[in-house]
Amino acid sequence: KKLVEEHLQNKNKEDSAANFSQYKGIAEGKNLIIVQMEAMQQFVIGKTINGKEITPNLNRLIKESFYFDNIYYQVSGGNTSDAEFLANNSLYPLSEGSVYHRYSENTYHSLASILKDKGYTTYALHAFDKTFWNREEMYKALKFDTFFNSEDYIMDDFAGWSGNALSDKSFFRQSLNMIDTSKPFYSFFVTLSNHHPFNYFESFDFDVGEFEGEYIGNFIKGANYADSCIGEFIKDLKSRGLYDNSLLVFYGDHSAVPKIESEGLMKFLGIEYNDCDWAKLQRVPLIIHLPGQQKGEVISTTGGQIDIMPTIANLMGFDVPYALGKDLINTQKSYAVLRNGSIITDKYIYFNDTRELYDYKTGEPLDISLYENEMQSLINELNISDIIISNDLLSDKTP
Ligand code: GP9
Repeated sequence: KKLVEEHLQNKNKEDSAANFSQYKGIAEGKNLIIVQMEAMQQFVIGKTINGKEITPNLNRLIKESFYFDNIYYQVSGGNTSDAEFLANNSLYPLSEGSVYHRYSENTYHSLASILKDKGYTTYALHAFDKTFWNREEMYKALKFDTFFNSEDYIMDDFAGWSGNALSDKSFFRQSLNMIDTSKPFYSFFVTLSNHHPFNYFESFDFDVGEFEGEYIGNFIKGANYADSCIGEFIKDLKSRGLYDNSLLVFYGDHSAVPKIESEGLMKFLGIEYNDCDWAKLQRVPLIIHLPGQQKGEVISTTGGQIDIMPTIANLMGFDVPYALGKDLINTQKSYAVLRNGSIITDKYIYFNDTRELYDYKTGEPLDISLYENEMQSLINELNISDIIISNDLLSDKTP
């Protein structure tokens, strides 16, 4: 407990000494709408195939938003649910198993708990079985007032995950009618259609040329479908007057292309496989649109899903004293610690399984002693997170 207190005190002291508060509170009092996008990896963003954009709607949104292009997923055994956990709590998931299953009785200083105290109504929306990933229980711990799940949706259209789940198109269309938008709300949407193995999308009418019928081609079609649903969702937000009245956050949850399918991905990207490039490919898009924002900005700080909550907190004007992540807009640090202990910074890539260190830009091997102290202290974040979670340390803190 002492270790945790010291760590948080030092971190908070450092953060306030840096005294950067660009955009602080710019979205205070606005609605918060987060969309966690199933299996949306960053390499499709801004990319075309046979002259057509794969994600035209996200690309358009990026032009009038902050786009964080160096964000790594940090999930572990809890996969999609780990991404939810990272974004809503700014804590790391567990090294083994899913925190949603193992610690759903803990107290969390979550986004929803903070916003509830500010009078917001909080919703989690995911059109699937409420027991999957133990969401029904965990969402209570995360202080979502309501969890709209498959029981609440009319199952009128199916897409993805071998065709047995409500389509994102229908999910978004129905969801906005379920939320009381007359008072401040936080809604956390978790999409589903673009779920591996993606072969459901094979018959979809999006030209992937030589990748037709291949894993990567099907994923590209799935990503294009998911993007088109997001396009309709944004249109709907605009027509309801919510687009300019909300802080919008979109991010990808985890990998779509496993290493076994790397050949297809390398062919698509026109590069040769190497471990450093593969590590860099494990990025997910993070897009944050401020209410009324018209001009886009690309922020290339290296970070992870753990940084989403502190970044939102700065924009909405509240503190997150128990967050382990950083505010991506104001921080001068540039790193992501992965749950397996590997680290990516703007200077190096460290693979924890082989204990090998490489220069980020050149891919040349580096002597580990160069960054050993820094790496130790970064990896320590995982221990701190584990101690907090396994001892339910936030239970005696007032959010
Ligand atoms: C299921 C969905 C998928 O509800 O979130 O989870 P995943 O299999 O991607 O972890």
